[in-house]
Amino acid sequence: MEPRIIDITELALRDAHQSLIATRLGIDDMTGACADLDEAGYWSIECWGGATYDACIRYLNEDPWERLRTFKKLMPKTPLQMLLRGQNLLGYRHYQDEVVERFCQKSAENGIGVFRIFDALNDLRNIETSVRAVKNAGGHAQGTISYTVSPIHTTALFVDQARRLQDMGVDSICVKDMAALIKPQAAYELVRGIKEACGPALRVHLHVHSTTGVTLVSLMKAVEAGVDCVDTAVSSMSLGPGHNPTESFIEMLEGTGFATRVDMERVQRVKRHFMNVLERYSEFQSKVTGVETELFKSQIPGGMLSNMENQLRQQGAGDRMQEVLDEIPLVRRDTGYVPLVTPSSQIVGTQAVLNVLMGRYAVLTGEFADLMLGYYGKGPGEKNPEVVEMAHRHAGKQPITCRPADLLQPEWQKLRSEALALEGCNGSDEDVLTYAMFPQVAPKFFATRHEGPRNLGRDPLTGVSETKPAEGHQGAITGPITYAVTLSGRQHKVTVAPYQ
Ligand code: 3PY
Ligand code: ZN
Repeated sequence: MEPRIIDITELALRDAHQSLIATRLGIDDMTGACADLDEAGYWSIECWGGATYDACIRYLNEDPWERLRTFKKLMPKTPLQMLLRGQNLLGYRHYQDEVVERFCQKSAENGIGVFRIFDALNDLRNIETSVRAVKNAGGHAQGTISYTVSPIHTTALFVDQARRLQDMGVDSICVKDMAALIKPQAAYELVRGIKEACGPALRVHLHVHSTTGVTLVSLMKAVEAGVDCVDTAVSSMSLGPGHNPTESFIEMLEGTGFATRVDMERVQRVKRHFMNVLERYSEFQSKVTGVETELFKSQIPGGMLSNMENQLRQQGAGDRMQEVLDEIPLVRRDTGYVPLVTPSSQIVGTQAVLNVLMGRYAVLTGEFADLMLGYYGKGPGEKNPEVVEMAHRHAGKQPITCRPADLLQPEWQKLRSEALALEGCNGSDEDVLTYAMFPQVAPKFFATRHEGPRNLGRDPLTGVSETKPAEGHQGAITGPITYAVTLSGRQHKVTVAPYQ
């Protein structure tokens, strides 16, 4: 009997370096692998979206749209895939629908074929506009379930979400497990449940990280349950806070009645390419390089761990990491068990740091207050009413229950005229979108773009880099926020940096 084919999405060009080296990989370290990636037989190549857009303009002086066009030129055969944060696009606030529509249209025009669309709270109202816009632009709209574990999250709840995504008209479903929480039996039951509820024709994809050490087995169980496609990263760009190795997944299927179409020789060439590249980025490497099963409790995405360690160290509180890890589940319970993924992971993580440093809810960030008051959408469970009341007093705003973007006025024309007034803005919709999503970073980027991309990889032998140090962050949760706080008559300053 012919084996059943399992497709693979390769993550090396996006999530893998976002997880392993804080999204710092420059375009000239990727182009050399593109021909092999394109010929290898992947279902798709994830190469854009998530934090890469932010990192391009903030650290690499690289135009993200130019990066996308380069990928499309070098990889014409295989569909290019991006990660889209629903109504947040690639930024951290909600955008008005016209901005979302233009972003999806431009992304499709510049080369994206597959749009993986998620909302951190699994509030499907926050992904409806992008699903519609992607379909209008002729793209593949993948509706996503942000996977998490909590007393209220059951297989039935996620299966119901998959059904609602199907009703919305998505082309496929992705179960997205960004913190390596999905255990093998849970993966089996969820994939099976979705297939039974939605029918065999609706594709199911599974995205897992490898941080907890259990998820290669979860991939196998998902294969047995009928998954159509899994996400992996070439071995030299895998493991730790990243993903399971592509080669191991392919080898694991031998003798099982399942197989992939991926050409191992090509994969091995890609592996050798990145083996040589990655060592030059060691200064950005996460300290979590092995397995961390304590994540089952704190649930923070692996890539966030080392950033948090740095953040605490900068406050002279490097020894308080364990307290923060213990605090995160408590803050998360107060939010009604939101999944922890951008931006909820940053919001909950930052609030937990403040709780540990300043006392529980002595200081609330504006973003945390907004989360508690419904300004990011409707979460899965009941929130702690006392903390909602604190947020109400802190922010001076009423809780809302509507779709947050319904409160926004049309903003495209205003954003456009502000962007066009900036030195170096080329007047394209792409530039307006860069400004819309990163208003603090875009002016500097437009002004320096002509200098060309900056490569942050260092020669390991000499330690010399041709690059300038990265600029500091600015803005809300896109950059460090310094809170000036008076507690019991004493002045404090607390700076909290963003996670990637
Ligand atoms: C992002 O939003 O950047 C993510 O990778 C979420 O997992
Ligand atoms: Zn991921």
